[in-house]
Amino acid sequence: MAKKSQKVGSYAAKDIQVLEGLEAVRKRPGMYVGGTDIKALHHLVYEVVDNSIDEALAGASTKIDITIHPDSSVTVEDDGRGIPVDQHPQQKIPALEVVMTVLHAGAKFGGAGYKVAGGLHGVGVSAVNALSEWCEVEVKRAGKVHFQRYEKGAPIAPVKVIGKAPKGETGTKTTFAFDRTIFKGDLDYRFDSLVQRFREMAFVTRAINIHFVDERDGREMTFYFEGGIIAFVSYLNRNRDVLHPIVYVDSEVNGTGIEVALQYTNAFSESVYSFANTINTVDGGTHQTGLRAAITRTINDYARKHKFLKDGDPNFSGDDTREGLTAIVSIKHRDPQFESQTKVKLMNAEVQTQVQQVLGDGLSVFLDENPRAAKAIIQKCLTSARARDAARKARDLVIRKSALESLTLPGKLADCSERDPNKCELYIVEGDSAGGSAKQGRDRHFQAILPLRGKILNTERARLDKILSNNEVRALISALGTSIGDNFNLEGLRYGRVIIMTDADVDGSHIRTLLLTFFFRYMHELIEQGHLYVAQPPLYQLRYKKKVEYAYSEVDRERIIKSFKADADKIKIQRYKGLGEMNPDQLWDTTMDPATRTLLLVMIEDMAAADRTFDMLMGVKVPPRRRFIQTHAREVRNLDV
Ligand code: 0RA
Repeated sequence: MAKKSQKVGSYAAKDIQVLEGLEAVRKRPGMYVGGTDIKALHHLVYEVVDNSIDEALAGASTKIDITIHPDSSVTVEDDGRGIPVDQHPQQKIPALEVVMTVLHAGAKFGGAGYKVAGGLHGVGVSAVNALSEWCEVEVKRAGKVHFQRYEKGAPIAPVKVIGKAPKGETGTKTTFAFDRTIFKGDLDYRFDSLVQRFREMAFVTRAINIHFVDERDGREMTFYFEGGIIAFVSYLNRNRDVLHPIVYVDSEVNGTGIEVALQYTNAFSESVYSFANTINTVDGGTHQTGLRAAITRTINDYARKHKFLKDGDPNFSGDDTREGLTAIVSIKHRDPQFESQTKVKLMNAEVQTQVQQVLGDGLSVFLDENPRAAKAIIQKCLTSARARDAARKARDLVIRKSALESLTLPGKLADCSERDPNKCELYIVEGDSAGGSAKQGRDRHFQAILPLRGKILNTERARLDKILSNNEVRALISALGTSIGDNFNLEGLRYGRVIIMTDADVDGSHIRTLLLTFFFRYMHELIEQGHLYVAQPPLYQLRYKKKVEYAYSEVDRERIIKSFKADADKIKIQRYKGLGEMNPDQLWDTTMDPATRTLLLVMIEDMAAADRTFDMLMGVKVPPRRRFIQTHAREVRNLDV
């Protein structure tokens, strides 16, 4: 909210203050939307959609339409009450204009019925307006359609009535075109990222209808989940074998809405996601802590009472009670506190006990009323506890062994001489012949090579003890120096860049997926902190007379052929089937030389989505995997099939 401006009576003075606020957003977008990259760009859309979601949470809206236009402007339209258009008592301009031009103004209108205000982003639609080349709002309210247009956040004319609203219709429609002088480079919205997020919003806002159209290519999606987070859990578990019906609790404590849905499966991993006011709190927080505490406590109590745990048996650990667990906790709070602007962690202390209480009671009733389900869950915890014990022993063995084996380093690692991890790179290479080329081609000063032989273990389908008995995985862990799983410690990392270098064929991509699965499940901090990369070896070498060029894609190849300006049959084209076919110099030039190579940084955009994808690609059920490969096969380019 802009500082109280009553004293500044004149319209002009107030205007200046407003514009200064928006100018701050334009100067330091990072402070308001987290940067100027694609993530920040998507953030603009979420900010606007969050406002409409708030209207839905207040029970005033049922439908949100989102459209990306061919020029990449975006329209968000809802059927809520419409942003008020009457004169704002202090600012002496229509409330609509205040909402659109004063930072953090939105929440100010939180009158009766406006229970849950402002998503995490909470910077308000005015920040989006400030970062837009232009923006237009249309409000249907009290039988009229009100309109205002802005450029770079500043209104170009007063709010005016442009027509009659159809009888009884109200709502808000915002269209904005992000400012390309701020979001630089060839940035554009990614349908898949946005879809992911809208799906989540629809799950946690039961019975909202979200319709999303991308006019750039005609793609379109509608989400409507009568079952809310129950539907979310069954969606997450759709490719897993479940042990019992979904447990669901829904309650309100001191004005905070608390909803939890959970279900155990026979998977090994844990899929727990938390939301606060529909925002996916990826770093968890008090609601998630409350959920965990309730589960561990309730299951231990039940297991003791029914003698699954005998006197002398230790309690299940938290991890034991979460193996194979899929759960969503979603809270709606009047005044959510987050750790910071960008980090997404809920901090409201009282929420922990509230969630713990509500879920503890609900789960305990469920277990008492469903002895068969209870037994299946406890059995799962028992096997998990045993396996964890075995894994601990195996891990201790690896750690002890590595301590003995002269500070860990596996025999086949060709290490580099530099000792500062920030300057070091580790190439993980499949196969001995490619490993040989890489060892000869590298700059041994800062590049280390770890050749892996054949397929590494599929870590999605095995427990930690088995994983740790695999030699390739052990070599990898000791080379990295971070340990693994709960013991993972990024400070031990010996290489600032960990680069997966595999062939551009089916086997290569399979090995890459196996490695990514391993890193995702057991070292995801390595990914989150931006240390994991995928190398991009060329697909072709093209030669014409003395000229040699490398093509990294089919498009690239066509471009280079054209650039030679020669008869097609005079150009020699060599297709690389594997890294081993390149001599060490070629491998250096094309794939390893920091001056010329391309590395792809591995990112996890959405934990839940990545979780599902790995589960599907690497898990036990075959039909979904086949379906995925069929639907996505066309998107895969560098694949030699
Ligand atoms: C303030 C007060 C009221 C509604 C809104 C803001 C509102 C904001 C947005 C943003 C996007 N869509 C929106 N819809 C509504 C309540 C006004 C009343 O009580 O009638």
